Amino acid sequence: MGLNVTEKIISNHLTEGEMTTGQPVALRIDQTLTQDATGTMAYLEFESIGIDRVKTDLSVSYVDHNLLQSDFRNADDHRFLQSIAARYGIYFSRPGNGICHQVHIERFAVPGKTLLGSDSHTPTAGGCGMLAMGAGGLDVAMAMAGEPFHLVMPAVIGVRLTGSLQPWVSAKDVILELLRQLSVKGGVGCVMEYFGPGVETLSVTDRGAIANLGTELGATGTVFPSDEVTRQFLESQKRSDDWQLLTADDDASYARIIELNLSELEPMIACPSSPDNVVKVREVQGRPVSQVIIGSCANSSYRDIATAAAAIENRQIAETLSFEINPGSRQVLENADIQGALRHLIHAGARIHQCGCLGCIGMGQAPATGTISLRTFTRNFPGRSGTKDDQVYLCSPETAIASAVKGVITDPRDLGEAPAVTMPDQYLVNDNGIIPPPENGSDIEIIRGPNIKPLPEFEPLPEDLEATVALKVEDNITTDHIMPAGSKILPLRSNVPAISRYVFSAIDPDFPDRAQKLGSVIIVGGENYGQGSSREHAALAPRYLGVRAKLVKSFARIHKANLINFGIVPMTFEDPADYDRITPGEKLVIPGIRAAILSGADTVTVKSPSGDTFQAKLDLSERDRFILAAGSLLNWVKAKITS
Ligand code: MIC
Ligand code: SF4
Repeated sequence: MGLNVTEKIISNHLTEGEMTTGQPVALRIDQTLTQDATGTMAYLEFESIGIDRVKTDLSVSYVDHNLLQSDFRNADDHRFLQSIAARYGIYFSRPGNGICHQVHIERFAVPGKTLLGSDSHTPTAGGCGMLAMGAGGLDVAMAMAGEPFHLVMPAVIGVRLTGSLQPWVSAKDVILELLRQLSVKGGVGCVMEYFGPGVETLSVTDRGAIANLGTELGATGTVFPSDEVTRQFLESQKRSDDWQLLTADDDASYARIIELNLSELEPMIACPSSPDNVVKVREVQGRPVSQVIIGSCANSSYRDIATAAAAIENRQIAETLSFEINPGSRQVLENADIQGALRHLIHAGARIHQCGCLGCIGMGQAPATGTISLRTFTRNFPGRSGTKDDQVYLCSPETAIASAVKGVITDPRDLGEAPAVTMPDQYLVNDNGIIPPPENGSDIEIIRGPNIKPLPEFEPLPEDLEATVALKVEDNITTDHIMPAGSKILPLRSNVPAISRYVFSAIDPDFPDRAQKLGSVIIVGGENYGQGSSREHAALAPRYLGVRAKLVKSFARIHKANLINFGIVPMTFEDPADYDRITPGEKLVIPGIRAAILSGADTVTVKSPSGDTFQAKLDLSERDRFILAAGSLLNWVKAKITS
């Protein structure tokens, strides 16, 4: 039987296992990317593995998240990242050069290859025919050291696109519609693969926008074929040699097929405070807006900025709001300048910011109290914008522009005729924001600021686990709840003792003190626990505070992998009704947990103080079991190297 595109890429990279859905597999990784907020830790981890130079075809270190330099810490991290990149053979994308995913698709994505990135939106490069996945920094460090990436073989969901998008409707509306249908857990354990006649009507960066938000479905990745549109895009980037044709075989099959007729779609919007809380723009139109931002790795490509500029030409923004542009890359900005697009935006009243993540991760741009902020971003989790009780809506650049002009949420079709935007046949390509590594970096000194603290050491798993339930939380807890970001906390990413003071700070500010006093802690949660960001600090910092296990109804993929990497045992309720029997503050005992994990047991018995028992499930590969017993992935790898 024929193969789909995902299976073709996986079979070309398989180093362990078979392509049977749900079974552990390992894949060779061709490229890696890191960004600064996860990268400092990833490079400290890479360094501690003790390899002289990265073993991938290409590794890139981007600086895009921590661009605010309110003191020495972020600036020190930038210097650390630049020096360690040169030392170990990694390309360095300078601060201001752009958001990792936008720059990667422009300059480095290669159809048919694998990419692992320490950022959950790494699947954006799937718009260019790659199998691109997000992971914790330690998994990316291992990939840089030449180790394969371990994951569960995903089910491949086919999305068959027909028709073509109507004026004022764009790629963001496609993925918002899928989020409406499938929810933030609809893609867990799956790769979303797009096919059908509608695919060729979408540009590579439109495909990137769809692949980008596949992450919000919980998907492992999103894959588009590599076709004539991909070839033209790579040519426009002066990279035609990187192109190859890559499409599904005629008789390829999918675990499930979703039909989507692009012609029938209309403008969609995600309401506060989850990316799947999606309705038609028409259903919420007329609500007053105080801020509109076009940017983030979902919607800051040349097409998005040029469309916004064309739509706002000869118009003004409403007096009641702030209209802001965060270009995705310096290439987008420079080309928007050459083509005259920037002029229209500035003239209409836009605030033009530097290229980077900015307000998407709460680094500035916090909205005013009690007001609506409309953003073309990826996530609107509660408080992520930096404002308590925020009301963030997610939409397309078209809806953003129409609303910026009218001052209220507006269906862009109400603006009249849609602007015609042509994409350049040839972008102005200027790579002076990307510094290649020297041939030999062994003499390069790595520059470390005082905020960069060594990695903590972790104990192996004990024979029996006795741990207090220090916190019990609901469904869909995000990594932004567990380890928040924003301008106060992000500069602490290379300092585990300091950042751990903020674990669960938005939900329960006393958690760090309580956990440290208790010494051995378990957290109880609901469905889709740990969705969102790939930040391994959401595992590393709780482990530092004494968290040894998590018992939930279900996990999000990257967070579960991060828990294992840092020696926190991920367990799920065999009977979800047992969730209701647990009271915060009680001590749970799991006798013989270490032996059970090492012997490959699928369940363990949990004893509560009343003498009651119930079963918790362990869904772990053999490798996961060794890592947990060793206390962390680094402990396990170091023991293997020295044995
Ligand atoms: C995000 O969008 O949440 C982030 C910030 O890009 C994270 C990475 C991080 O927390 O550093 C992600 O998506 O993985
Ligand atoms: Fe940056 Fe936002 Fe994209 Fe995360 S989602 S990489 S913070 S732009």
